Amino acid sequence: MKIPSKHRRQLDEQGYVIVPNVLSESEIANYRALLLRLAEQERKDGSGRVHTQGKGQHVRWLVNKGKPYEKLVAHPKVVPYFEYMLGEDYTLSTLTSNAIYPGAEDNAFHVDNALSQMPEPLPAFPMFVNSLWLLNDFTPENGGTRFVPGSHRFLKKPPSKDDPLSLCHPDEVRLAAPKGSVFLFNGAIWHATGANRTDDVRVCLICFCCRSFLKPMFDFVHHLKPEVVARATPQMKRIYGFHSQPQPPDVRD
Ligand SMILES: O=C(O)CCC(=O)C(=O)O
Repeated sequence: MKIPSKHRRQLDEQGYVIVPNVLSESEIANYRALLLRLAEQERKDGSGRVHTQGKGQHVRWLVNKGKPYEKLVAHPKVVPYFEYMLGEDYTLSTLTSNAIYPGAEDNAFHVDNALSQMPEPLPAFPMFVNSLWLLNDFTPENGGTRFVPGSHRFLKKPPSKDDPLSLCHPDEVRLAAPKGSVFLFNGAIWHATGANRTDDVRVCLICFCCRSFLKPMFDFVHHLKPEVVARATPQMKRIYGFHSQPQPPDVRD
């Protein structure tokens, strides 16, 4: 599938796109219920990855936590966008989720993963692409992601946390997009979770990918459950990173 030329242009110029109607109503309801249950279990057993002063929570390593998440890895409506941005050999870096609970405040802007450690100017081509799969409508009031369109072209990291511009940029927008859509963006866009001023939790799945020559954040190759590997198609195995590993020692026959 080719992606529409207007989406290609928007990705190049603005650094993001909203891919509509990726998940069905029943998938949305199912993932949302599963994730909120997992989040609660992990908080109770002490393994919860809580952030934003206790008002945000990641549930990570989703493919090892339930078969339904495997459908996200090579989703035909989203793969062409990653391929366009990162090349046809791109790999998965993480598969997680993010819940923003009522009362959460704005977080400071960041760029993704290794970009935050790299010297400026940052690379002018995409290295990382993030995608949020919305499990409820995102609005400026309920924690919709804050971001600065076109900021990937600054080739700079965002201002540090103590700079007021990290919490309020004149050109920032807050994501407003319907559930079931995917907000896909260049990881070099300045972005952050927004404040949730409503009384309902805001939830998304997160599929984060990188170029094949970069080190992914999660080591899927060595830590996927055997049954998850057994079920993977050749394309999924490539996305999990099985084809882009450092070389093992030479073996003599
Ligand atoms: O959940 C969100 O709105 C943003 C997530 C985010 O900042 C990230 O994955 O880097």
